[in-house]
Amino acid sequence: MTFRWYGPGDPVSIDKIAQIPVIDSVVSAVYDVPVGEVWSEESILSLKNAAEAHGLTFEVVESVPVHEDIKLGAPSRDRFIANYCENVRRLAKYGVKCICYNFMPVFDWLRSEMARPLADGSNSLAYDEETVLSLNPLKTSLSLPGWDESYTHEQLVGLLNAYKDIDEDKLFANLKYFLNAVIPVAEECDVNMAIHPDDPPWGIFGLPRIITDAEHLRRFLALNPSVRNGVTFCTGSFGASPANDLVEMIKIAEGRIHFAHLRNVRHDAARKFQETAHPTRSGSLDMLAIVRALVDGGFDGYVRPDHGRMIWGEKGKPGYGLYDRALGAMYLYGLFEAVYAEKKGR
Ligand code: DNO
Repeated sequence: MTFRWYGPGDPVSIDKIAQIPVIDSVVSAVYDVPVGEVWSEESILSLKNAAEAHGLTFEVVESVPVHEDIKLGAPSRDRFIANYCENVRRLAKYGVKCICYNFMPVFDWLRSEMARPLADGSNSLAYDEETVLSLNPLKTSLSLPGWDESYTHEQLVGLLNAYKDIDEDKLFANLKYFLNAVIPVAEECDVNMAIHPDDPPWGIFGLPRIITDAEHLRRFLALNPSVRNGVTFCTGSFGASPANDLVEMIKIAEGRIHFAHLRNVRHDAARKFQETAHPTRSGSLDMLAIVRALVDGGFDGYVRPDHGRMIWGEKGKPGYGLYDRALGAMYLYGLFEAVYAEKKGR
């Protein structure tokens, strides 16, 4: 069981994380380097040291971001891919075993609201397609979670134009090119690469998104058949679409799920959902069935509770407060403990 920690600047300090009784490892990243550049060994080592000083390990990175030129297949991509490979080597040198990344053009995860109230007085992230689409990124200045605010408006317009010719097939081809360079390095270094699904799992603002459903998942896994070419199975991302059967998708990715982000979400209408507390009864996903499917498939990777609600008056980074994620970790650990025991026939 792991817990995401945004480094020394995170309002959720590592000593608090260490007090959640089920956490083994922190999930973190180097945040002081622009996307596409090589991470300093010093920065990697300081994350490892911080974890170990609290009795934790640092074995999972989320994320080593992929430069847009790689996703676009631009001529400069080879330099960024070489840097990416160097980051894989450096991380492996300091004990990292799993690297989460995504291949979403321009935007990472997207929400329309960062603090929509829930019936119990807490609040959480929510998505309403109508609201999102009304925020035309070419006209409005955006401020959404998952959005890289360092782009200027002109850069954003340029980037969106550059994607005009990129459809799903081209994006898949660019991903394959990237994997064919990175996966051999991951094999050499014993590191698992784990792509994160697109969140939400459908195209937005005319940009293609390709890690979205069962069919696309199959296609992704076939791009490079190495077991090192795997998935971060994020239930909240895939599960935002009621059409996705998560148990079936876990079977499709059997043996290739290296990291699981487990959280619940409540479907309100087509392309309209709100994140909820982790338990099955709080949302639309069957968390026990998900954990069973993972365990039945021999899942042996890292797990983390995902976005929590803001509860007990906590203020902080949307989705990444301490309290509700800690509750989620305890709940998920309980499910795994019971399902593993059941499987062993105890
Ligand atoms: C959101 C996260 C994502 C994830 C990246 C992985 O909370 O799950 O931002 O870290 O998509 O590259």
